[in-house]
Amino acid sequence: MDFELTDEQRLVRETARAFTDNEIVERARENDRNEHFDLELVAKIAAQGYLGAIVPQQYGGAGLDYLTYGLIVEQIGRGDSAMRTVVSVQTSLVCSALLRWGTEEQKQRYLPKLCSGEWLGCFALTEPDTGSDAANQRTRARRTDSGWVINGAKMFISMGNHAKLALVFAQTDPEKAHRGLACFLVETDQPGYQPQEVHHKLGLRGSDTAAISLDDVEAAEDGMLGEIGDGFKVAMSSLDSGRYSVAAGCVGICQGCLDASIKYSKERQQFGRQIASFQLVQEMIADMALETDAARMLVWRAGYLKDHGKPNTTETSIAKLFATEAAVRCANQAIQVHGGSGYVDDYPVERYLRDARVTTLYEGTSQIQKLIIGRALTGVNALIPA
Ligand code: COS
Repeated sequence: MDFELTDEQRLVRETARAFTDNEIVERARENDRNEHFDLELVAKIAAQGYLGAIVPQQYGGAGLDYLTYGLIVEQIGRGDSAMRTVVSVQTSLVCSALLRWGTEEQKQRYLPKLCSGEWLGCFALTEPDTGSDAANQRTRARRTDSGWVINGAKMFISMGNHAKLALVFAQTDPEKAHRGLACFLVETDQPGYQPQEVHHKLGLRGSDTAAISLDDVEAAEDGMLGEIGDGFKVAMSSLDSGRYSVAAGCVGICQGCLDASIKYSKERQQFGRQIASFQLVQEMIADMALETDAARMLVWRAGYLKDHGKPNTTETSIAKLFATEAAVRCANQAIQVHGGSGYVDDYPVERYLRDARVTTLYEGTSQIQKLIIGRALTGVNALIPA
């Protein structure tokens, strides 16, 4: 399994594994039960250098490659997907967008604060009426004498309640469709930025999710990533990194399901024997091992391509599609192995299922990943009328 990893990568992984076991696993159940966004734990994650792990050291990051970053994310995902979401959004969506599209001044202004955890960031793309059709933004940006004024609404924005920096996607000229979009750097300590907590989610209950109303929110003249019209590309290129991170986190869920199921099946006795001795239980464990290995290999391939500067959108979508669906299947199997005990939160497997479920929705549904893969293979864009 580890034939491709360097000594440094193994060391980073072991450190992340121990950190997850000692700090994250312990708190996951209570945070889930209480819908508590654990800022103290976020600070510990930041202190480990896990926010902005792929950001070069000159901007306060750890300067790690994507493969190594994926190993960290896998471990955190095994512990708690709510915390993994913090790492994914901060690193893959916000920091990666700044790294790829920001000016030197923007990078120096924001990246050190984001990497240290002093500031949280959010990625405000989704709207109440705009999900998969991300180009169709209703939020509008209007130029003023001194900069930009933005009005609209965003929905299901992770970390939107705590973010100090919001990447806000808005339309500057509806006639230009996706070529009119821009990505604004919005500092949230202004009255027009009004987040509201979203509660009663099926899973990710320990994560911060917001509905945001934008009411004459201001952005500076140069407070934009790239140029006017680059917004859609900023979103898509950041999602290439975000989907990788979601996939890596889902490998962690798969592994967590496998570990929990092996342990439980050796402890649980039925018919006078440990249930691990039953072939039908072993089949479920073998299935989970297969899913976990396959998902991990797909994530590693996507990470390898990113680290070597090769095109990777299709491979990232393949990894995201497979790993997220595999996490749902593994969590379902793990509950089956645990029987009735798996249906209550004495064991982590019911939370794994609830947390895995959103991963086939956010950062592009499974259907969107299939469209991306299908168009790459056929050369035909299903969204353009024939
Ligand atoms: N990186 C950089 N640029 C990209 C890109 C990528 N991965 N993918 C597409 N682009 C560019 C294209 O090159 C094209 O550029 P031009 O305008 O110069 O031609 C432009 O973006 C439009 O691309 P495309 O034609 O592929 O857009 P479509 O509207 O056909 O399809 C999909 C876009 C459906 C793939 C996209 O809207 C999508 O991913 N939707 C899901 C959104 C999502 O994940 N939402 C959840 C957010 S949770 S944070």
